[in-house]
Amino acid sequence: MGNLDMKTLLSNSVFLFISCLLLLFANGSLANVKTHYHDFIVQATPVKRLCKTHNIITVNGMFPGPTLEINNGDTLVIKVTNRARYNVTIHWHGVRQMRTGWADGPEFVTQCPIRPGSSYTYRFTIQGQEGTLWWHAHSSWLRATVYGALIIHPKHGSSYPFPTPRRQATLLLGEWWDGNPIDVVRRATRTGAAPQVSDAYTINGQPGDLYKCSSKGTTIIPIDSGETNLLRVVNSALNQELFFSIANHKLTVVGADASYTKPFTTSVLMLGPGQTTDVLISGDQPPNRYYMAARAYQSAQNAPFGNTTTTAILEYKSAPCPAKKGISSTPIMASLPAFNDTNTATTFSRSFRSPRRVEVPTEIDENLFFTIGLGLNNCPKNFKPSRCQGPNGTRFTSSMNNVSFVLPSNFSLLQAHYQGIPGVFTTDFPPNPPLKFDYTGNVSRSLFQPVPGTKLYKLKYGSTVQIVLQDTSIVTPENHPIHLHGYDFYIIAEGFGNFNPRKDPAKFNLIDPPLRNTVAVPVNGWAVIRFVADNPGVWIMHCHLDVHITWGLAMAFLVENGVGELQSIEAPPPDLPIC
Ligand SMILES: *[C@@H]1O[C@H](CO)[C@@H](O)[C@H](O)[C@H]1NC(C)=O
Ligand SMILES: *[C@@H]1O[C@H](CO)[C@@H](O)[C@H](O)[C@H]1NC(C)=O
Ligand SMILES: *[C@@H]1O[C@H](CO)[C@@H](O)[C@H](O)[C@H]1NC(C)=O
Ligand SMILES: *[C@@H]1O[C@H](CO)[C@@H](O)[C@H](O)[C@H]1NC(C)=O
Ligand SMILES: *[C@@H]1O[C@H](CO)[C@@H](O)[C@H](O)[C@H]1NC(C)=O
Ligand SMILES: *[C@@H]1O[C@H](CO)[C@@H](O)[C@H](O)[C@H]1NC(C)=O
Ligand SMILES: *[C@@H]1O[C@H](CO)[C@@H](O)[C@H](O)[C@H]1NC(C)=O
Ligand SMILES: [Cu+2]
Repeated sequence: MGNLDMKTLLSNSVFLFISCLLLLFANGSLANVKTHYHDFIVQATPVKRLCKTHNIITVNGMFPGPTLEINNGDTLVIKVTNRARYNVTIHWHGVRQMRTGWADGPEFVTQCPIRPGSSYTYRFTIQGQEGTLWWHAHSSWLRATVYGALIIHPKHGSSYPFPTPRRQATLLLGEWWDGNPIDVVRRATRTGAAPQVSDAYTINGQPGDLYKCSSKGTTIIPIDSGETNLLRVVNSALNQELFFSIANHKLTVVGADASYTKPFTTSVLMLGPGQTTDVLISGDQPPNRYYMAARAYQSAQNAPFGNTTTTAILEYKSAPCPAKKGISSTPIMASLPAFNDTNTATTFSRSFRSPRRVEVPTEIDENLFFTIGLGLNNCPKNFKPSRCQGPNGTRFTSSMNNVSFVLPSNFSLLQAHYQGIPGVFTTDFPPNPPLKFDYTGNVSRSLFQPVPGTKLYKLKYGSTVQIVLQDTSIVTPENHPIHLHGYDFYIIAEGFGNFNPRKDPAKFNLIDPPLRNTVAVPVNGWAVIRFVADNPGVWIMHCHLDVHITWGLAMAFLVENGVGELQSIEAPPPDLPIC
C-alpha cells in the first residue's frame, strides 16, 4: 500500500515536473532565449549626400547603422570599439535596463566616454518589451549619424496581437547636415546662438527625390496588392519633430515605443525625436508608386527650421514599370499638414490607448511638477560679443524647474552614486518650480535666466511617481519631446495652458493610458506621466531635441536600491570606461 502510494506520488510529481518543462518549452521562456553578440566599430566613413562627400561617423561603415533584431526575453552583448577621433557612447533608447544601468549609455550619466582607441561591452536583457526601439550615440551630437533600429519581435513561441504582417520594414527618419554636425554644435556653444538647422531630412539615410543629387538612393519599400505589412517608423532626427504620411494610404497604429496600443487609423503620424510608431498598411490601392514623406512639425514661433520634405517610395510589385522613355514615373505625392498644424499633432497624440486596462499607480508618493523651457543668459562680463550672438546679445540656455543641467566631467553620476564619491552632484533638484508664475503667459524678461547645476532628485525604490511636465513661454513656447531613461511611463493626460491641479485631474485616464518612453509635451501646454520607481540607478530625463539638451533641458533621478539583490543595481562591469 505504502509503496504504491509512494510510486503514485513519485510518478505524479515526475509527470508534473515533465509537464512544467513542456510548458516552459512551449512558452519558450527557457528553451529559446538567445544571447546575441555584436561588434560595433565606430569609425569615420565617407558618405555622399546632396552632391558632396563627407566623412561621417558610422557604426561598421553603415549609415544608418546595423539593425539589431531580437525577441523579447533575449540578451544582447555588444562590444563597441571606438576607432573615431571623438569620444563616444551608445544608448539603447527605450530599453528598460532593469538593474543594468551601467549599460544605458548617456555620457557622464551612467558611464564615462569610450575614448578613441578603447572599447566597452554593453550587456542587457530585454524584459517584457515588444515592438520598435532604436540605438544611438549619446555623446555630443554624434547621434546625427550614429543610430540604428532595435527591433523586438514577440517572445519566442508567442505572436503579435494582430494578424501576422506579410512583410516588415523600418523607416528611420533622420536629419542631414551638409557639413560636420560636431562643428555645428561646437560653433553654437561658442557663439551662444541657435545652431544652424539641418540641410535635409532623410528616410533610412536618404533625402529622397525632392533634393538635389538624391533620387538615385531613394529608399523603396515593396508591397503587393492585398497584403498587410508592418512599418516601424522611428524619429531619429536630431532636432526636429516630424509629420509622416503615405500617399492615399491609411495607417493603422498598433504600437509605439515598444508597447502595443489599441489600434487606431490615421492618415498622418507625428513623432518627436526618440519616439517610434508601428503601423499596419494594406496594399489596397491601385498598383503604383506612392511617396512616403516626412517634414517638420515646428511649434516654436519665429524660429528657423528646415522647411523641406524627405521621401521614400512605397512600390507595388505589380506597378507599371517606371522610367520607361517618355512615360512619367513620378510617384503620387503624399499630403502633409502645415508645419505649424498643432491641431493635427494633438489629435494624433490623444488617440493613443493601451490595448486593455492597465495598472496605473493611483496612490502617489512623489507628486512632482517640472517646468520645461528655454532661457537666455545675459552676456558674462568676460565674454566678447562674438560669444553672445543669441537674441539681443544673450546666450541661449534651457532648464527644468529653472535648473540648467550641467554634466560632470570627472566621474559619471552613476559611478559617483555607486562609490559614494562626494562633490560630483547634489540631490536637491526642486520637486516644484522655485517660483510660481504664469508659465504660458507673457513671462517677464527677469525670469529668463536659469541657474546651472548638477542636481538629482532622489526616489525611494518602489515609490510611485507623478510628474506634471509644464511647458513655459520663456523665449518661445515649444513642443518638447521629453524622454526618461530606464523607464516606461503612462501618459495619463495632456492639455494646453497652465496645468490646473484642481480641475485637470478629472481628465486623467487611469484606465488605459499609453505606455511610452518619450512624451511630446504640447506647445504652451502640459502632460502628466506616472511610473513606479522599480529600477535602481541614475536615470536622465531630457528633451530629445539635442539642441535643447545641449543647453541644459535635463535632470536626473537617483533611484535607490530596494531590499536584497533583485532590487539593487548590479556591480559595474570590469571594462566600464572611467574618466
Ligand atoms: C516652406 O516652403 C514652402 C515651399 O517650398 C513655402 O511655400 C512656405 O512658405 C515655406 N514655409 C516657411 C515657414 O518657410
Ligand atoms: C501657420 O503659419 C502660417 C504662416 O506660414 C499662418 O498664416 C497661420 O496662421 C499659422 N497657423 C497657426 C495655427 O499658427
Ligand atoms: C530684443 O530687443 C528688442 C528691442 O529692444 C525687443 O523688442 C525684443 O523683444 C527683444 N528680444 C528678446 C528675446 O528679448
Ligand atoms: C569632480 O568635479 C567637480 C566639479 O568640477 C569638483 O567639484 C569635484 O571636487 C571633483 N571631484 C573629485 C573627487 O575630484
Ligand atoms: C508683456 O509684458 C511686458 C512687461 O513685462 C510688456 O512690456 C509687454 O507689453 C507685454 N506684452 C504683451 C503682449 O502683453
Ligand atoms: C531662476 O533663478 C534665477 C536666479 O535666482 C532668477 O533670477 C530667475 O528669475 C529664476 N527664473 C525662474 C523662472 O524661476
Ligand atoms: C574624452 O573624455 C575624457 C573623459 O573621459 C575627457 O577627459 C576628454 O577631454 C574627452 N575628449 C574630448 C575630445 O572631448
Ligand atoms: Cu526641447
